[in-house]
Amino acid sequence: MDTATALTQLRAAVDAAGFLVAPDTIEPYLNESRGRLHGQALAVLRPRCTDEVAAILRICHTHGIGVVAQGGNTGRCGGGVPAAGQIVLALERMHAIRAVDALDDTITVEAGCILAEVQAAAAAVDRLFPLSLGAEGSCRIGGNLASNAGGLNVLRYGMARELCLGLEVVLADGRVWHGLRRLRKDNSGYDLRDLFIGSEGTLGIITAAVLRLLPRPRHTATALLAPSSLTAVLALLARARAAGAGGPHSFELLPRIALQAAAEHVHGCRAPFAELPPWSVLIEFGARGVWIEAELEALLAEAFEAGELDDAVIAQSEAQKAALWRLREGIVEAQKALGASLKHDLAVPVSRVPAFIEQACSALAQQLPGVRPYVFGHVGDGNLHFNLSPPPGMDDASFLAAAAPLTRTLHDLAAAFEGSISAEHGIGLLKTAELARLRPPLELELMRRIKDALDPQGILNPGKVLPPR
Ligand code: FAD
Ligand code: 2HG
Ligand code: ZN
Repeated sequence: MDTATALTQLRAAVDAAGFLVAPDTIEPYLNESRGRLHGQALAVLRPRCTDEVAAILRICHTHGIGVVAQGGNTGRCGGGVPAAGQIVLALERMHAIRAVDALDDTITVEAGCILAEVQAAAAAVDRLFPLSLGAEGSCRIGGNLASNAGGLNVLRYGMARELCLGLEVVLADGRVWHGLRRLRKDNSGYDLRDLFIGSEGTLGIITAAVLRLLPRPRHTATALLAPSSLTAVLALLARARAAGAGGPHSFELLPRIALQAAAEHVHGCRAPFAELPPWSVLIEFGARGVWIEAELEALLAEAFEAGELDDAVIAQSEAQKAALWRLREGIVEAQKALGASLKHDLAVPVSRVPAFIEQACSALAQQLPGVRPYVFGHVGDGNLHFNLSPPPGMDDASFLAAAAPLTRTLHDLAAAFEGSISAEHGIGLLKTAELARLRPPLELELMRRIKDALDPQGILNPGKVLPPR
């Protein structure tokens, strides 16, 4: 590898604002969103168009330089953190909305578009782009697709993969795959698009995408529920899915410890129940017609009658809806403010959620008495963020030092429950060893073959997803 020549060529491939090497200018691109990992890089490249991305990849391919793509750098498992000798490829300047087609119900956007901007562009033509998550004001669509993001509306609309019809991707050697198709149906050969979605920058650089648009609900109905038990959460979910047109789009589990933390530590958060129940559920429906509030009221009346609910608060205004969502989003903020936490992003079949939570909490309590699980999130999808805070009085460093066995316990249990160690955040840097430990050898072999076929020199996000051989 001739680094000096490569850097000279890279500098020439972009404009002045597209090539950063000064330590203070590259610093923001070296850290991950939780501040736990700190990387290094030769330079940060900020291309303006697909041709510039292709030129950068050609140079890196020739010189064997690792390329780490970055969108909004909000990822949760270190996938965007570069290592010495690598470059960061930040897509932030490629943020054009190339086309909005209301008849095809599609929007074509560049990878650097902020998710909230895509949502706004859809709303401007009275359509919905349903991907929604706490980081939507800063994450970018290329990052959402590269990590197959989930979020708050998966129950009804699916993950990023289900919302994408076509992709434009720059391959490891700099060739461009023009796959910006707008088709709902296309069985002409293997699905290349789905290979790149969720590949976390290890198979190609996504430069643009065609996304699906949906009818925009004119009305939403939102409530915070106090289910009578964890099992009742599932009964409520089943009941809710049969209600409204298509069921709720959000069904989020919120434990007492997390709501307490949000109410105490996050500005503007207030829990609406006088006494917090062990578990709450934030539910939201959307519809074009106005009947949706009445439908929610009827649903809750039936659930009360069936003994599934102890209490419920229906938001009466947009401000009250926002306040309930602030409480949900406040959990992540509050746990950060409280110090170190161990994040886990698990999935189990929905039917097994209560048993999984019970067994996992008791196994953790035996392993580290006093450990505080914040079990929250997208329970409607069987996806639990099982974040652990240290026992009272234990300092962060000792807690993090004791982390690996706790993580192993949770991951082993998730596997035993036919689940996943990464429901939505991906593998990145932090979970490669666990992926190798828990996925069957045949699956790992197939993944490696795909990686070798698309990136024979291993320059795309080296060390991420698949562990070194
Ligand atoms: P980045 O962090 O920049 O990158 C993520 C990965 O994709 C990296 O491996 C990177 O190399 C790769 N990559 C980025 N851009 C490209 C590209 N153009 N081509 C190829 N590879 C690329 N995630 C969820 O799934 N659901 C949630 O509910 C959710 N909530 C969150 C809430 C908060 C407050 C925060 C901070 C994060 C949350 N996340 C959630 C995690 C994160 O926001 C998502 O994973 C998001 O999709 C990442 O987008 P990004 O642009 O920040 O990607
Ligand atoms: C969420 O659902 C996100 O809020 C982030 O996936 C979870 O950071 C976390 O713990
Ligand atoms: Zn989540």
